[in-house]
Formats: sequence, structure tokens, C-alpha cells
Amino acid sequence: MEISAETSAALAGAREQLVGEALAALEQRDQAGQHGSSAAERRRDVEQLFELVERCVQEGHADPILLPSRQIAADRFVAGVDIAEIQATFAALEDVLWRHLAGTVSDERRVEMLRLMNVILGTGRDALARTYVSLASHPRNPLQGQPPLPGAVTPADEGGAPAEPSVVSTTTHGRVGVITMDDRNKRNAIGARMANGIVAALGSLRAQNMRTVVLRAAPGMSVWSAGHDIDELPRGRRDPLGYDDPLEGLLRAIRTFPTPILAMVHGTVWGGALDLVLSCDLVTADETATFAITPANLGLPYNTTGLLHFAGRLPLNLVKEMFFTAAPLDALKAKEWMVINHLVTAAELETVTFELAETMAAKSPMAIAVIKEQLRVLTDYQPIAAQVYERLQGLRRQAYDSSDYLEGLKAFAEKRKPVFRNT
Ligand code: KGJ
Repeated sequence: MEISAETSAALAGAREQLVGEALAALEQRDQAGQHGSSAAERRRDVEQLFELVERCVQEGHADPILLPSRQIAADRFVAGVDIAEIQATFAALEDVLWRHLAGTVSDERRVEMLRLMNVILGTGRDALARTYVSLASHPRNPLQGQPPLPGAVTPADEGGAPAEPSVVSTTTHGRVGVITMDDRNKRNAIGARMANGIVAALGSLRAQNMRTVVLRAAPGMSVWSAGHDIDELPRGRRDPLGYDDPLEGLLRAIRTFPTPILAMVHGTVWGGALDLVLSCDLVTADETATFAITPANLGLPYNTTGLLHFAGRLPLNLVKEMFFTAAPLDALKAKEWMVINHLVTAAELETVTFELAETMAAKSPMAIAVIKEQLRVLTDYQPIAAQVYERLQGLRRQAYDSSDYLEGLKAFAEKRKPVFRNT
């Protein structure tokens, strides 16, 4: 019997049992508070995936699962549902399928069958993750308040032709996930597209059980990131770094992510991108790295959470010098001040970073997740009276409502030095 026929036969008649087992596994996960959809939605998802796998097995290749997986990811994305949920459904079904088939198919055909299933399930999982990440970092991202995506989605990395390419991509190397920022035209400035893309990439790597994540710029870029996308900053009368700002959401996602995140820095880091680097758990860099925090160039009042974060991470006199001068700190000084954990040559950067990432990936993920969370809570904790906070917000409001803030933004757009008048 042909392998696809034998595998089909092994699945036939086991559908109810396997769907039931996958649902039971999801139910357990649900009890751990990790699932948000209803029981009926879950059953529909499991059955749909099961049918897709069955069709692939019958045809002997993975094509039938490809487009539907992209569509599922697109639907989830538009509905604002976390990709981790559907990936968990996929993982639960995958688990029961492996167990069932390994015990059913004849010994001599087992390797061949595993290979076929690996291709089918791998294609589906990959299409889900790539589509979701691509959509989240796509300029027509509904999270930016743009028109929602049309029903049929053909992302750039999957052979379609959207208006602009994605600016974030992910790869995996064993248990290490890599997120690459690649928006050369804007020097990896972080607007909604970039920030949401990285957040989605984190979700995707988490669902794939990556134990460490490396955040990097695309090879060959001399700017790691130019910081907050200045074009997306509000033009006065609104907090430029409010809670809902996409960069702020990204910083929270990094700090609360359960596995270590390593910033691998080649090139220059500006403004909010320094907050991003410092939000990562470890930093490796080469001699091209420089770090500047530049709100004083824009007349922008930095947010209180951000300042608390800088003050908790670096010596106060360094924080003041960096904020008041906006001057870049070179790699050697950055090492001296412990902005960087490991300073190496450009040729060594990837090797050293991945060795470090793999070392952490081999340790207890649970212990690391708990320690990371404890450290975050302990270092973020700063009780402050409501009155005091409101006073700080009032002072900040004066600054972002000022003419100087508008002048800072205008000067950047006109590529000239700002003239601040303290008004
Ligand atoms: N936001 C928006 N667009 C940017 C940004 C940015 N942060 N950085 C660069 N771009 C755009 C430029 O406007 C150019 O657009 C293009 O990227 C290439 O930049 O003229 P266009 O092509 O339409 P450029 O300046 O020609 O590239 P380079 O000569 O290679 O210089 C790279 C630099 C990173 C040194 C330079 O672009 C730069 O100084 N950018 C601004 C860096 C900065 O101060 N960022 C901090 C933003 N502020 C914050 O993040 C925060 C939170 N803050 O509180 O201040």
C-alpha cells in the first residue's frame, strides 16, 4: 500500500477519538488560564485542521493546508485574536496525531509516514506564523486604524504581492528564535508597523516554544534602529509616549516576555530604540554600536515609566548626561557603563550572541521566566502618590503642548537643526 493510503487508512475512523483527545488537551490548557475562545470555537478549529491534514494525507503532499492556514492566520489577525491560540490548537492536534500514527502504521513504513506528516504539519505551522507576523508588520495593519484587510490574503513572503514588504521576519535555530528588523528606508524606525510586527513575532516564537529570542537588525544595516518613528508622533495636544503608543506596547511585551530576549546590536541606536535595547534582558554588541537618547533634540517630554526604567538600569549621572546632551555613547563607554553585557568584534558578534542564547535556552525555562518576572516587578516598583504623578503629567503636558515640541518635529522633517525658544 502507498504511504498516503496507509496513513489515510490509519486516520479513517479515528477522527472523533483524535479530535476529542486534542480538545481534552486544550481543555487542560484552558484550566491553566491560557485559552480565550469558547468550547464550540475550539471544536470547530480542531475539526477544520483535522480535515486539512486528512486532505493533505490523501493527496500525499502539503498543498491543501497552505492557503487555508494563511487564511486562518489572517482571520485571527483581523479579529484581533492572539496567534498563540490557534498555534496551541495546532500543537494539540499534532501531538495526538503523532501518537496515534506512530502506534498504528507498520514499522517499515513509519519513517516515511513521519516524514510526510512532518512536511504537512510543518507547512501548516509555518504558514500560520509567517502570515500572522507578515500581517502585523504590514503597513495596512488594522491595528493602525487603517482599512481592514480584504478576505483573501497573499502576504509578500508567501508569493503574493502586497503594496509593501514586511519589516519584521522570524527564523528559528534549534530553541533560539530570531526576530530581524528590516526597514532600511526608515532605518528601522519604530512606528506601529514595526512595533506590532515585533510583538506578533514574539507571539509566534512563544507558540513555537522558543527558549531564547535574539532581536537584531538585518545584516548590513549601519543603523540598528532610529528610534520612534517621528512621523507617527502626535503633533502636540496629545501625549507622544502615552500608554497606547505602539512603542510603549512593544516595550511592555519585551519586558513581560517569559524567555530571555537578547538585543544583538550592530550599528547605531537612537531614542526609543535605546529604551528597547535596555528593555531586553541582555545586550551583545560590536564596535560599531553607539547609543543615544534624544528627546531633547525634539523637545519631547519623555514618559515617566521610561525614565523610571532608565534610572533603574543605569547610573543617574549617565542617564542625565545622555538625556541632556543627546550625544551618542560609543561602544567602549557603553561597555564600561554596562549598557552592553558583551562587546566583541563584528566578526564574532553572531557567534557570541548565539552561544549565549543557546546556553540560556538549555536552562530551566520555568526558573528563568519566574526570575525575569520577579526582577521586572522589583525594579519597576515605585510607589508614587496620585497627586505627584498628576503633577508630573501636568509638567509633561506643558512641554508637548509647547511651540518648541512642534519646532523639534518640524526641524526633523525639514532636515535642519531646531531653534528652541523655551515657549
Ligand atoms: N522617524 C522617522 N523617519 C526616520 C527616522 C525616525 N526616527 N529616522 C530616519 N528616518 C527617515 C529619514 O527621514 C529619511 O527619510 C530616511 O529615514 C533615511 O534617513 O528623507 P527620507 O528618505 O524620506 P537619513 O537621515 O537620510 O539616514 P542616515 O543619513 O543614514 O542617518 C541615520 C540616522 C539614524 C542618524 C538619522 O536618520 C537620524 O538621526 N534619525 C533620527 C534619530 C533619532 O533622533 N531618533 C530618536 C527619535 N525619538 C525617539 O525615539 C524618542 C522616543 N524620543 O523621546 O526622542
